[in-house]
Amino acid sequence: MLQQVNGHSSGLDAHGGEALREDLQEFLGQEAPLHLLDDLTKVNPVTLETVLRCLQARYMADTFYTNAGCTLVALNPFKPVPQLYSPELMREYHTAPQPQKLKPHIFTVGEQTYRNVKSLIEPVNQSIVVSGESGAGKTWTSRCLMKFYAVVAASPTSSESHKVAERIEQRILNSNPIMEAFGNACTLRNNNSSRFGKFIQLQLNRAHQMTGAAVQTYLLEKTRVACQASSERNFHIFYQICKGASADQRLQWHLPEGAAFSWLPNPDRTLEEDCFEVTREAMLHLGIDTPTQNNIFKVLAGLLHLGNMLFADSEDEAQPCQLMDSAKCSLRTSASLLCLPEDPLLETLRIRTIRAGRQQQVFRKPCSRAECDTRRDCLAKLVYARLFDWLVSVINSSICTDPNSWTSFIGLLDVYGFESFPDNSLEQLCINYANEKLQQHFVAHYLRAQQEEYAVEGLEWSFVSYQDNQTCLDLIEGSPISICSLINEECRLNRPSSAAQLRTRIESALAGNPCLGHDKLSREPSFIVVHYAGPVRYLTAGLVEKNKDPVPPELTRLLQQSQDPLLKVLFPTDPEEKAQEEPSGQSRAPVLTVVSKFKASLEQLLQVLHSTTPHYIRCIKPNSQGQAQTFLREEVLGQLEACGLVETIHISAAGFPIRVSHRNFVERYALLRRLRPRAAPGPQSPSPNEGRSEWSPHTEETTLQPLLQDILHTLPTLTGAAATPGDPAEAMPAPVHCGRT
Ligand code: AOV
Ligand code: MG
Repeated sequence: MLQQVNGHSSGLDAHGGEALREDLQEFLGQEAPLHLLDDLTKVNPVTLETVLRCLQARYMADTFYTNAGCTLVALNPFKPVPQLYSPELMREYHTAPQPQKLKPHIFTVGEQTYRNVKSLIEPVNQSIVVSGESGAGKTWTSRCLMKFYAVVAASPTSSESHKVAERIEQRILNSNPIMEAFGNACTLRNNNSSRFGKFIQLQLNRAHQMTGAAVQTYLLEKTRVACQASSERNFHIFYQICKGASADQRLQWHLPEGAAFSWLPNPDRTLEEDCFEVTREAMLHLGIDTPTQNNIFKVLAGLLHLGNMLFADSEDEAQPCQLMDSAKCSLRTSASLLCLPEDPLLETLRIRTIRAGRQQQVFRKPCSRAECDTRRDCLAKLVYARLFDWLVSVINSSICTDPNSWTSFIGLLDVYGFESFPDNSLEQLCINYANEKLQQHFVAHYLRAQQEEYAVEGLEWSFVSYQDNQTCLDLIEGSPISICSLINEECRLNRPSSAAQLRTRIESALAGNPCLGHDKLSREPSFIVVHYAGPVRYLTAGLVEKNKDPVPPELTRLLQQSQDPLLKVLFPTDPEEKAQEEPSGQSRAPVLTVVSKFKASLEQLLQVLHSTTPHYIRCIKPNSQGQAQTFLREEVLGQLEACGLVETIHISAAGFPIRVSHRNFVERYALLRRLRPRAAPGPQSPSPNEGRSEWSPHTEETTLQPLLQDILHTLPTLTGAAATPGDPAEAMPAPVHCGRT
């Protein structure tokens, strides 16, 4: 039974740990209250139902973290629990001889990751992959881990260097409120939903102190600037400005109290994220001075006024659309805030210029009202996306240090979580695609690789089946035909194609893939992708256009005329760009579409992750209303099933918690051979393999135990296999698998 439960029976028997066995059995006994089981591998039997019951009992007892073999399950408390994140507790986990003996916590993962970087045996860069659906707590978790490292990996208290270190750690932490203000928004799923993906590399020097960091972001959902689903909001920063600006600033930025902006829905809803002062303070810390900040906010106010520029239908197609009367003032204000000449701004929005023919004649074509709206929205998205990228580069230059000053890193990954709304589009397709890739990384790294390794090593092992999401990934990104390739093809051919036609093409080309479904009841053309986390219906309307993400060159040229210092930086005049302009005056058919760029950036991310030892934290949302003390079994069940938690537990429970490559094991412990006592009398007499690492029962008792204890103490996790914290391995030698790799 013990073997089934935790795979440690060999260690127990070899060392006659009767007392320990009793303790353990008592611990595992029927009477053990479920909320005290801090490792799901100890639930008996391991089924969805028992795991669910255990998590529920723990949640109701305000215990939010539970080990599940190689992963940590983090339940969202949906209430402040400050005592769980205090610096004192961080230090306690950091200084504990065996942090895995303490209660499961994200700090255990943080500390084990940190100790792995310091490992003498397998020093390798580390990463922590935080996953879970939207609102499950990923951003919160990665923020807390950053704070943890800022405390435990701080430089020593020596005068000057301490000050510098403090500044760098503080600066790294201050990047969070800035990026969240500009990149997060309130959605139906989460009041503070990340609308971009983030990988932060915390860089450590030889002494394992944090000397800097580098942030990489992934695909900001820029459409949100100009278009928000009902009941959702724009990025937090717009609300922060409108609510937090001083009377003086309101005058300067033309933001009178109570002014209505069509791009600022639900302004009366106050969130804790609406704190302008926190963002400003953080910006100051990162070297963005007050005049530059004011410049940024002025430009954003200009975008809000731009959003109020509404066009009326033109009665005569040959005539440009007129601005609605109420919007004339918005044109004036927006132009003045963006430092753009008024007339060219209006003309650019409502007249398309086309150069054609050998003579490169310029034709001016008035746009329809819908086209005017699209051009206006495009202008705002263009400015906002460049501003966001610029901010990330400013943050990076403030937190990056000399590349020679660091030798290893811990990467924290916090991407947007799996999403399914009533209507989903390209944004959700990309978000869910990213989550599929991460799930595949987990499956490949843990569920598949570990079992394959056992088979290669010839170890006794009964295969645990798991849900592989490769079929779904083939559907989305596979070659030669996939959803991405079909959407890209439409962009390349640049042919007029209706939403219904695209749906038909997807359905007929990919009919054989079981992850493709269709919603017969849907009135709008759509298709369904059965993701690992559940089915999602995507509307085909607008997919191709969003994937092209065309930017009319007139818009960029217009912004290059701006006299605003910030816009001058964001839109420099590039003589080469001008020379390369398409003769037709149209933007060149994009070589790289949104999905192909996104795919390439995901590949890069996965390459980085593959080069590290990954650690996994699975955030779970106990209910979708964001209520404390509410555990909705059905909702949690879906999340547990989706991430294959039960399979993970089975493999972790039956597998070897510690794996060391044979070479490293021999290198480090070869000297112990010298301590080996003479062979004891008896049937085991002298070893025929002198010179090889071989143990008799007697030598095992005298040398194997300290050897293994040494490993346990110094290396709680190795090569991706986390010693399950709190498991009996801490009291007895765990079976160590010295693999060939
Ligand atoms: P997410 O990152 O996983 O969603 P967040 O980290 O933003 O989710 O968490 C959502 C909300 O849950 C937070 O704003 C907090 O109110 C609450 N919360 C999460 N973790 C904790 C905790 N440990 N203690 C207290 N409250 C917590 V998304 O970004 O939408 O995928 O794209
Ligand atoms: Mg988030």
